[in-house]
Amino acid sequence: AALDGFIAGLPKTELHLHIEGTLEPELMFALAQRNNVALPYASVDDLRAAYNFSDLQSFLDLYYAGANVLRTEQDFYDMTAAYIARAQADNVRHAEIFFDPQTHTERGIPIATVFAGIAAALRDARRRDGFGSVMIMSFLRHLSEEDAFATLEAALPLREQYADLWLGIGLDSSERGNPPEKFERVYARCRELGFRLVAHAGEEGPAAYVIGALDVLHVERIDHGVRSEEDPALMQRLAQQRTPLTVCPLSNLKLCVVKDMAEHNLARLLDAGLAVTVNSDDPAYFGGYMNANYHAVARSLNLSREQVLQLARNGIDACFLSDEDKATLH
Ligand code: ES4
Ligand code: ZN
Repeated sequence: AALDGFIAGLPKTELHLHIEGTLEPELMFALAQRNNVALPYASVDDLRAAYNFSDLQSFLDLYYAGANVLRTEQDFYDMTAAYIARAQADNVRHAEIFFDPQTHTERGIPIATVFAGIAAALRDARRRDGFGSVMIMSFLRHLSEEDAFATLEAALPLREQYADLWLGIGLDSSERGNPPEKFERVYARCRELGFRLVAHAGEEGPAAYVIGALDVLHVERIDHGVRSEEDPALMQRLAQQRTPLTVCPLSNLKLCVVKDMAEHNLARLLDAGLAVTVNSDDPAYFGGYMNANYHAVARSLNLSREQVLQLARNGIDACFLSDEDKATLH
C-alpha cells in the first residue's frame, strides 16, 4: 500500500495499448445507441459479466464484436479521448498506441476515418496538456500477408498527413499458428519505408516466435515476450541487447497466460537483466489501467521501490522518442 502512492506519482509511459481495447462498456453502449447498432447484451453489467476469458481467442472474439459499434470519426475520437483522460489520471505522460485498421475496413469503415478520429484526439491532448503519443498501425496476424500489404498500401497515402504520430508497425491477434515468418515480406517493406517495428510474440506462442520476430521481422521491441523464459539462450540475448519487452500483467492473468499473479515471471525477467516494461494492453477488458497493472505486480511479486522505479525507467528508455525528449520524462 505504501508503494501505491509511489507508483501513482511516477511519470509513466505506456507502450502496449490497443486503442480498441480501451472501449469501456458504458461507451460501447452509448456508441451502439448513437449508431443504431444492436448489442447482444441487455446492459453494461451483462456485458461486463461476459468478460471471463479462457485464452487469447476467447477475448479476441468479444474485442472484435465490441469494435463493431465504432462507425464515425467522432466515435474513434471519443474512445481515444476517454483513454487519454484515464491514462492521465494514472500519470501516464506518453503513450504508443496500437490500432487495428483491418478490424474496421473489413466492416466498410474507411481507413481515413480511423486515422482521423484517433489522431485528432491525440493532437488535442498534445496541444492542451503536452500528452505525448505515437500511433502504431498493427496487422492482424490471423489474416493473410496479402491482406496486410493491402492495408499498408491503403494507409501510405495518409503517411504525410500523420507524420507527427504514425511512426510504427505492429502485429497482433491470434498468435498460435500465425508465426512471424508469415509476415516477413510486409515487414521488410515497412522497414524500407523507415517505420519503427514491433510485434506481439511469446504471449501464447513459443519462444521461437520471439526469435522469429527478432531475426526475420527485425523488430526493436517484443510485445509480451513472457514465454522467452523457456529458452535460456534467448534470455541471454534479450538481456545483452536490452531488447524491451512490453509486459501486460493483468492481461496475462485474464487470458490465463499465468494462473495466478504470484506466478508471473516479470520479477524473474527483470532479475535476469531484461528491459521489462509494464503496460495495460486492453484495459477495458482486463480490469485495470497502468497503475492497476503496477500495483498488481508490486503486491503479488513483492517488488521493491527500486524495482518499480526500474520498470518505469525501462518504459521511458524503450519508447520511440529521441533521447532528448526521453530526458524530459525521467
Ligand atoms: C491483444 Cl492481448 C492481445 N494479444 C494479441 N492481440 C491482441 N489484440 C488486442 N489485444
Ligand atoms: Zn497486445
